[in-house]
Amino acid sequence: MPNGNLKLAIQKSGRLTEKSLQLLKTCGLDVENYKDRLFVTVRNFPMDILFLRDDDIPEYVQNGVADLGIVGENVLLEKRSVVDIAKKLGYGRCKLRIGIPEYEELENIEGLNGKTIATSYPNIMQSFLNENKLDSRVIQISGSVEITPSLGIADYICDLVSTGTTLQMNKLKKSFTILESEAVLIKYKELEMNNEKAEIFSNLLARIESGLNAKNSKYLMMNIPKNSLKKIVEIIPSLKSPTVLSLADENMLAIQSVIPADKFWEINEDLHNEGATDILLLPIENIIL
Ligand code: PRT
Ligand code: ZN
Repeated sequence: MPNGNLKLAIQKSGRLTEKSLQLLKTCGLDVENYKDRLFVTVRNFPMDILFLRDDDIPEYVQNGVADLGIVGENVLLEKRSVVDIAKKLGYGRCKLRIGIPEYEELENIEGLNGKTIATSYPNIMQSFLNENKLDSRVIQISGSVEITPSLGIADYICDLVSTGTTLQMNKLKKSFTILESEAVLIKYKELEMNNEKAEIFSNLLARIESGLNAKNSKYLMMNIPKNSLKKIVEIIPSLKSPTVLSLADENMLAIQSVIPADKFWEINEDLHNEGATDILLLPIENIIL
């Protein structure tokens, strides 16, 4: 790949793969079918995508073999790689938590003293213990950490939890959170030394930001009685002042506005009560602020 293209490493096959590809698509990047390929060149943007195991991504970016990478904060912190976090991406959310046998109680973190904790994240766990001046034994397990208490290998575990089902299935329950994690875009520290790549990167980042803004927003349209305008404008959590348009019916107005996606169901009833009709809520592809 001896070209001037920006190189982005993403997970080849796993929980972050689909959402990372979706993000690139939202950025208008045309990524060809990547199955069984180690890298592909984006058709309409000067960028190559490398498909790697997530554990390898921080090191590739630290060394500048890849200019950028998408990886969970959990993996990044565990690897202790020296890279910049360019953007939090809002997906792949999970928590690294202490799991304890369901019949036990752990009232405060001092209860970890003297215990053996099995984890695939020994560095993060040990840092947490050091910061809190706790004395536990950490044992590193590469997979199926959740079965170690029942095998008598460990008292507690420290593992990623999202719904908690895996813990429950192993007769464990969640306790303290050690880390909250989401997917992040990481960047080679010296990327900006290369002017061309710096320019491509700033273009990509602007596209990612507009895509993320759009994902969190919806376009709201409705017709309202003219005399409800003031109240309805107060109800709508607009990002900017709503657009007000006149209609053929002189007693009615049309309102259009961009709102935070999660707010709609909170205001829907109030809008109806003020006489709003024909309410439409539309997805937005991009917002360029
Ligand atoms: O093959 P490769 O090394 O690339 O992939 P991987 O198997 O190491 O990682 P993968 O694909 O499982 O996860 C990639 C990233 O997704 C993680 O590093 C996290 O940042 C993020 N993520 C989000 C999760 C979860 N949610 C998650 N629930 N990663 C793993 N889990 C596992 C967890 O380890 C446990 O076994 O899911 C189980 C718990 O899930 P619940 O829903 O039962 O609580
Ligand atoms: Zn992995």
